[in-house]
Amino acid sequence: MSAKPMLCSFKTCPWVQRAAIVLRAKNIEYDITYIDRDNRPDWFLKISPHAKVPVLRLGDNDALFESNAIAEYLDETVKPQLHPADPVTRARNRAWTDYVPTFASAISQTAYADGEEEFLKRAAKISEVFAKLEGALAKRGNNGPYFNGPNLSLVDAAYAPFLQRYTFMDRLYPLGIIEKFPHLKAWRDALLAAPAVKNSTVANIEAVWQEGMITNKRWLKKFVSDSVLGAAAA
Ligand SMILES: N[C@@H](CCC(=O)N[C@@H](CS)C(=O)NCC(=O)O)C(=O)O
Repeated sequence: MSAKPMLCSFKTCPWVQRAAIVLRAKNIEYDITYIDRDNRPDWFLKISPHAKVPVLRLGDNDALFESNAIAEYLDETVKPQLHPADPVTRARNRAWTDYVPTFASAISQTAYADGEEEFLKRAAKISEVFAKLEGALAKRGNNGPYFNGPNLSLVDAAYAPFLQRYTFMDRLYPLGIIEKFPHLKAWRDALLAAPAVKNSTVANIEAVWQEGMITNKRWLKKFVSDSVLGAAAA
């Protein structure tokens, strides 16, 4: 990779975070530019076909979109390879990575619920997606701490942002779901402690996420302390 890549983001986006984890796990130097979600600049709209972040700009003439494509591109071009070397294991990793949007949606739909009844109904879906991952982790044939063993890989980078969002939500309103899935809980703990994950967002990400509950008028806002508004602005 010649020029320093530039990652384009909103202040909090789990899909951008996925790309940032891969960049960090590979020690790639990059710049990050935060754009205003409500006023996306023209230069961004020209390089982002769906007007979504992340976009990874590679020099002046090239840009990539979609977090999975970005992660795969980085893995093909910059060592160390994060995907497992064995093709069958790699295919299985990709298959579980394909499940991330369903997994993510169960968590974000719960967080975005407008009332308690809707919140609890949507939280039931989290148990379903967690059970699937618990099964995959139980069958993976290694003792972790990451999906493929001792090294962080692309499938870890894909799930970590959403396990972090679950954890933010769980701290506001204890859901008691992840405790039922010991492999998943251990994986979540390892991912949130991984340096590449810890440094993949703004430092005050939890406050920014909580502030989003207030600004988007979600039901969970009633559990957010007023002091978060100052912390999120910091
Ligand atoms: N499939 C996309 C999802 C990216 C995505 O949904 N990003 C959100 C921000 S977290 C976005 O840009 N949404 C567009 C919008 O808010 O209009 C990817 O993996 O990159």
